[in-house]
Amino acid sequence: MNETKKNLIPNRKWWKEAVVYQIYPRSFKDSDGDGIGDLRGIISKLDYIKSLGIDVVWLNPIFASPNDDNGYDISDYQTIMKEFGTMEDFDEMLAGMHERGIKLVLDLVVNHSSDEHKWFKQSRSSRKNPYRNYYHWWDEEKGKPAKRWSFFDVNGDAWKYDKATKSYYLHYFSEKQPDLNWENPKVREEIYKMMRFWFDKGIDGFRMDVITFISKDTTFPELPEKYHGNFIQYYAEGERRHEYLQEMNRKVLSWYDIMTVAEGPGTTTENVLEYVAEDRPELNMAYHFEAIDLGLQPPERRLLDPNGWSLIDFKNVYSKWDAVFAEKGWGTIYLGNHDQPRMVTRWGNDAPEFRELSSKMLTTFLMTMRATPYYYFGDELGMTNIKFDKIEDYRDIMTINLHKLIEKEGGDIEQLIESHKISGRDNGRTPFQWDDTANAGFTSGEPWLKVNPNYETINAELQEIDENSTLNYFRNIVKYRKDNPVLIYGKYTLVDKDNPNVYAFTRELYGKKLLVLLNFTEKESSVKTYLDLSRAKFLLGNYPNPSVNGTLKPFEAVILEF
Ligand code: TEU
Repeated sequence: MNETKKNLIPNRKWWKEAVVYQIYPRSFKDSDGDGIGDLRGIISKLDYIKSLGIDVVWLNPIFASPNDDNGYDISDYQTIMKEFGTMEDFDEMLAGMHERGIKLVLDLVVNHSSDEHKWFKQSRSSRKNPYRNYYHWWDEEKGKPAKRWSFFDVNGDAWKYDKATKSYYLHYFSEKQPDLNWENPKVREEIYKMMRFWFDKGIDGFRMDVITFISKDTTFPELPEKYHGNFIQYYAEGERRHEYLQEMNRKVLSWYDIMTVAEGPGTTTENVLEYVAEDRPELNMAYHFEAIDLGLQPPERRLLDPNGWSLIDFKNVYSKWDAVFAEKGWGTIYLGNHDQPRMVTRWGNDAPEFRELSSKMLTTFLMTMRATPYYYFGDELGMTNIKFDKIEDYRDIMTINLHKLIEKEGGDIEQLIESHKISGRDNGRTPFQWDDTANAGFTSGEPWLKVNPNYETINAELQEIDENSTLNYFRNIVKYRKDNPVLIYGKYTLVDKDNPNVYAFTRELYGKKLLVLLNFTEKESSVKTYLDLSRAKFLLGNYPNPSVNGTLKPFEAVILEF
C-alpha cells in the first residue's frame, strides 16, 4: 500500500501495528547457572528477539519477590528480583532493546502486593499503624466476613485470619498476596509515583495484572445471588474501577507515549469499551478470557471438558469481540501466555505429524486478525505441553493448591491431574528450548522447572537452519503483517460461519481483499466462500503445495488475495 493510502487510515497508533512478544523471564535464558532465567540471559538473546521482527517485548514481573507466585507477589516495586539481576542489568537490557528498535512493556501488579512488602508488614503490625488502611482488614469482633473466593487458597477462602491484630485480611490470590486497598488515596498515589519511576526510566508501557479487580465494596456484603458460580464477574465489577483508571490516566499515563493493556478477567463485550474507548480515556487495550476459557469448567479450576467447546463457539467469540471495536477502541488476540498451556497442545494438535502444521495454522490466525497479537515465547518453536503425570513435578501454586483443595473436598484428583496435562499453567512455563545440549541450552545448572524432553527435536538451533520451520514461518508472517496494513486495520468478515472445521474470514481495506482459510482439524475439509477462487492469488500458507480450490489439507492455512 502506498503512503498516501496509509495516511488515510484513521486513528493509527504504533501499538495497534505492533506484534507483542511475551517473555517469561524465569524460563527464557539463565546466565549464571542457578537454574532460573535472568536479565543477563535476556541481554544475551537480544539479537534472537530482534530477528523475530516483533516490536514490543512484554516481560512478566521482574521485581523483588519471595516468589510465592513467581513474581506476582511483589515485595519492592522499584528493585529487581535478586534471581533476575540488578538495576544495572535492567538499564542495560532496556538500552539494548531500544537500540534494536524494540519497546519494553512491564507487568504492573497492583491489585495486591506480597505480604513481605514493607507496607503489609507495617499494616499487619497494629490496628493503629498508619499503613493499616493500605490493605483490606476485617476485625474479628464483627464476626466472620462474608465469603470471598480465592484463586490459590488451599481452602478456597480469600480471608486469612491474622493473630497479631485479631483480624482477617483479604487475598483474592494466595495468602502471601494481600489485596491493596485502592479506596485509600495514599495507596493510589504510591502506585502512581512508582509507575512514573519506571516511565521516567524509559519503559514503553504496562500490562496491568487483574486490573479489573482493583475496586471493592469495602462493606463486604454477602455475594449477591446473581454472581453465585461466577465470582470473577463480581470481582470485576467494583463500582469505582473506572474512576481509578481515569485518575491513573490523568495523573500518569497521559503524560507519556506508552501503551497499556489490561489483563481483563471478567470483561465482556458489553463492558470492554468502558476500559478502552478513546474518549474515556483509561487504557488502550484489554485482553479477555471468553475464548481462552472455552471448555474449562469452572475456569478457576481449569477442569477441562474436551467436548465443552466447538470451532463454531470459537469463531463466534472472536467475531463478537471483533465487532465490539468496529467504531471505538482496539482489540487484542492471544492463544498462549504464562497462565495458559502451550497453544499447539490446547488449540492445535501436538502429535508429531501435526505439530508443525497446526502451530503454523494457529500462528496464521493470530497474525491475520484485526487486533494486536500477543505472542508467547516458545510458541514460535511449536513448543508443547510437558503433561506432568504427578503433582510433585508442578511448581505452580495454582495447581499445587488446587490439588490440596480437591483432596480436602474428597474430589476427583485424577480429573485434576488429567485436565492439568492440558490446561495447567506450568505447561507454558517450561524452559525455552534453545538447542539439543543439556537442559536445552537454558541453564548449566538444575532448571527450576523440568525441561520438556522433546527439546532434542524441538529447539531454536535446529529451526534456524530449516527454512520451513515454525520459527521461520513466524518470522515471515510477522513481516507480512507489518507490510500489509489490511491485516492490521482491514475490516473483518466471517465466511461460512457454520462450517464446523474451517475458520474462514476476509480482511478488506481500500480495495484490497484477503481471504484467510484455516482448517482446525486433522481431516481434509472444504469451505464455501462464495468467492471466485480461480481469480485469487496465493500469498502465504503452511504447505509447500497450497490448496487454492477451497478444500484444505489437515491443519492447512492459506491466505489468498482478490
Ligand atoms: O492472572 C489472573 C488470573 O488468575 C487469571 O488467570 C484469571 O483470573 C483466571 O485464569 C480465570 O480463568 C494474573 C497473572 O497473570 C497470574 O500469573 C497471577 O498468578 C495472578 O494474576 C495473580 O497475580
